[in-house]
Amino acid sequence: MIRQVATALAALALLAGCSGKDTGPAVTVERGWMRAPAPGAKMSAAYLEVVNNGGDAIVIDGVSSPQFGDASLHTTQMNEGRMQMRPIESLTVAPGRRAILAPGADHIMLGDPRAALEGVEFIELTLTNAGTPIVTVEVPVARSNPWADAP
Ligand SMILES: [Cu+2]
Repeated sequence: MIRQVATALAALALLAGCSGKDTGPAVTVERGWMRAPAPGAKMSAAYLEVVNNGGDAIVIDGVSSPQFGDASLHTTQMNEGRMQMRPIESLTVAPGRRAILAPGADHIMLGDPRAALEGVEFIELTLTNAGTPIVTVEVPVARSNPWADAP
């Protein structure tokens, strides 16, 4: 799987190299993680930051994972005093900006796991536009945000 990711990243780097003067990939992902589901739970959520290093806006309108039959973009909103989740069509990241997917806000909803999740340390996520991969990353599975700055 790591080899697949490396291949995808290399392909993206080549594409980025063709399109302009940038030396690195146009889109990178930072601080990704998936919340370890409770024992027996079939749903979880993943969080990450999408950084647009390129000169064009990127639109993310899909997500997939080999570990899950169901992956989608969600957001969380207050509705009559209650936190509710709902699907969102797409996320747009302007040039030079980042989209932050975080608990209580936009996130990746994951369901229908293809295998038991106990003991799984990493999952793979691919962000897509009209079915075309934008970027593929492996993110760690953790009970709480492994990137949190708090002690
Ligand atoms: Cu959700």
